[in-house]
Amino acid sequence: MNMPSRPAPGRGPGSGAGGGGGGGGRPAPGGGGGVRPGGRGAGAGAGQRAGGGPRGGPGGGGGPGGGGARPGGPAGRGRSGTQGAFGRPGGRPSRGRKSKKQRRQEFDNMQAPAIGGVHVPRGNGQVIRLSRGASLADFADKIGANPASLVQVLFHLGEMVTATQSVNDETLQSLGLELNYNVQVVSPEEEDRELLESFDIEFGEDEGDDADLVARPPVVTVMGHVDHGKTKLLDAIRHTNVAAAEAGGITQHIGAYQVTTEVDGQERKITFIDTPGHEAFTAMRARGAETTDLVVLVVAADDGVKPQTTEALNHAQAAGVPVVVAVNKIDKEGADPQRVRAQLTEYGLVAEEFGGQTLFVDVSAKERIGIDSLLEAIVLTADAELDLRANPNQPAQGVAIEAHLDRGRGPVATVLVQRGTLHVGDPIVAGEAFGRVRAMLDENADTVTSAPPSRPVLVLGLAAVPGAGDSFLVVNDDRVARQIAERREARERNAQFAQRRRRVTLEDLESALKAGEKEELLLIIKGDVSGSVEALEDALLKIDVGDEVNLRVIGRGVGAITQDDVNLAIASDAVIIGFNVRPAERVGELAQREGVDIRYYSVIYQAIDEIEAALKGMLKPEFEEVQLGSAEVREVFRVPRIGNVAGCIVRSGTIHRGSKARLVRDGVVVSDNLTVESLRRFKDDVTDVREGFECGIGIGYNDIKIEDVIETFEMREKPRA
Ligand SMILES: Nc1nc2c(ncn2[C@@H]2O[C@H](COP(=O)(O)OP(=O)(O)OP(=O)(O)O)[C@@H](O)[C@H]2O)c(=O)[nH]1
Ligand SMILES: [Mg+2]
Repeated sequence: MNMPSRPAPGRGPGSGAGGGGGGGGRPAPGGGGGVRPGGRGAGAGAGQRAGGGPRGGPGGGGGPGGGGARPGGPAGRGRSGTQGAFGRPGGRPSRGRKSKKQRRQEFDNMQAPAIGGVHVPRGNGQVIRLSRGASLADFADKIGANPASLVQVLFHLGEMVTATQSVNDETLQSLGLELNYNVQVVSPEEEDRELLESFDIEFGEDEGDDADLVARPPVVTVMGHVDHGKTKLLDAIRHTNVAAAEAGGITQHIGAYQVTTEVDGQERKITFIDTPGHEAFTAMRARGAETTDLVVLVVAADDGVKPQTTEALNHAQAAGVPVVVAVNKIDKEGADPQRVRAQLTEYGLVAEEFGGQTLFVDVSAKERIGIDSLLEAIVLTADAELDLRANPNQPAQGVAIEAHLDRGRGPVATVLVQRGTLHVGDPIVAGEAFGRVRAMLDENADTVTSAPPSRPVLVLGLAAVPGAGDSFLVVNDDRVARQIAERREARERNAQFAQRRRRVTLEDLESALKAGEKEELLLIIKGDVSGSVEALEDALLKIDVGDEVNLRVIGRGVGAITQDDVNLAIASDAVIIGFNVRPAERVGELAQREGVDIRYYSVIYQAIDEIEAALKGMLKPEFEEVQLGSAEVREVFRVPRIGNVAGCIVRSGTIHRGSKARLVRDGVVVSDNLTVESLRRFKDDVTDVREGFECGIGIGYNDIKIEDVIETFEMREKPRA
């Protein structure tokens, strides 16, 4: 496999010279570069040499890239033709001997700018496009360098990575800067657009022109601080009772419903998206605000504006969507709806009655007061401020707002159709999941056969669980759906790899070596729905107990805890978090047998609190110094065999024999790390001497002067906050 693509012995150097391309023709240590059509620039050759590549010899196989298998034979053969021109019979590699040209090249390359002694082809500011999570091998490939030399350059820049490891954006860019390339890291969105373009698909735009657009219902996201009554309000609107069944009394995933209401004698549909108010769900709220036309900000009249109220408002304003404020819980004692209005003016939401633009509606979700006025306010605001139209006659596109794995039905995704109409039987791709719409259910679990714009539906038939917030689109055939999904998956794998990688800098390495290995808690998160897994991971990664202890999520997914999860946990010594999920059959036993720790949670803040406590438990004990006593030196005695002993008076606290001590002179520490070796009152050895008493102290240190102060202290373990 290797042989044919490797240049025949003896062809290397001579042929390179003859080819005019100089060292460019020389095979890379990986054996790949040299045989690729087109060869490489002269600098590349230099890099190889400096990078430890065999000088002038045939490429030693087995380097990164394994280019030996690459179809590159023609170039190799081309060279073998050239070597004939030099008349050198293909014999031994000319290891020791160097041609004049070769030597001149080496000299030239010595003049080339080198970083830490490594020669790499330098750019002249040209653009290099790399996708997020690219490796040094990818970079090297783009500039025709040897990956090993880039590893070395990065090493000199203070970072240690292997050639095939994914690296983050900053690293790619700083490496680019160093080598004078303009590195553009292509964002996943951009890449996805390009990916779809390659299938001739455009996402995000309505097909056709103005005449194809038809009015669609508004999509309204309900946001606000935890427990302010969002779900209860939606229950009141829908005549349901979702809030009562929630674990821990808080919402932990996105719900989507369409309701029909009558405004001004006209039947109007409104799509509602319920978001959680707990602080851990920032990403869900941000996404809610992005996929929505309008935000209903729920503020409890007895509680007023709270952190997630303003956070939600920020999301709404960032997304540029109008806001209707529902002042809830007006039935409660202590409710002060006017105060809510006053508070929100500070954030730029001025009520209409105060001369502003924003509609405030007083409601009680519990007593079902003001619900009709709220719906009217929503419709009025939508009609006044928004032009809500979409083309219903095109392949459907939209967003997966939540997804989970159903025991009987397989992956189930809640999708919001944004344009086009989704039909049963459509080939569909949602994020990295693809399939065919097998069935669709509305919020009441009734089957529907088609879903027009603004309609949220549960979609059955996907082969995997898409992520919350993933886009979905209908494509022409199953094959395209699969290809798109697979390419996204591959890309995601790379990107995640980059993220997961712990950046090891030289500094880190040094201190890690000094301090012993860093403590690390590895987690595998499994949850019932995509959004919760994401929210939990986000929240857990935000826990900060200092530098000594690290938390890393090495696996995640939706659905039951599987044997694979347990195996990964065994292999990497990780803890498995089950959020609203249990182990699959017999997996629990396996975990128990292997001593794998599985923690089950159904409420997000319990999970966060417990993990935080666990992380703190991993911290090494921290000690603080506690002052015990101080004594002033009045006289210095010379004692044979012991050395100098200080005749002191104890100024504060107590001096104990055996305690740690330091000697202070004029406020400056003369010597630290001393011990009270001997302690005497008159002729007697004592264990301690209290404030106000005279004593003789030996600290095993001879340079003691009158008026010095001996301070004693001990190190006590500090309780962690
Ligand atoms: N008295 C009174 N209680 C209410 C009203 N609306 C909601 N509640 C109560 O407030 C609590 C929280 O209501 P939820 O609807 O779960 O609040 P939420 O905003 O959806 O909470 P998260 O989704 O967890 O952020 C529940 O106990 C409700 O019964 C109201 O209008 N009046
Ligand atoms: Mg709720």
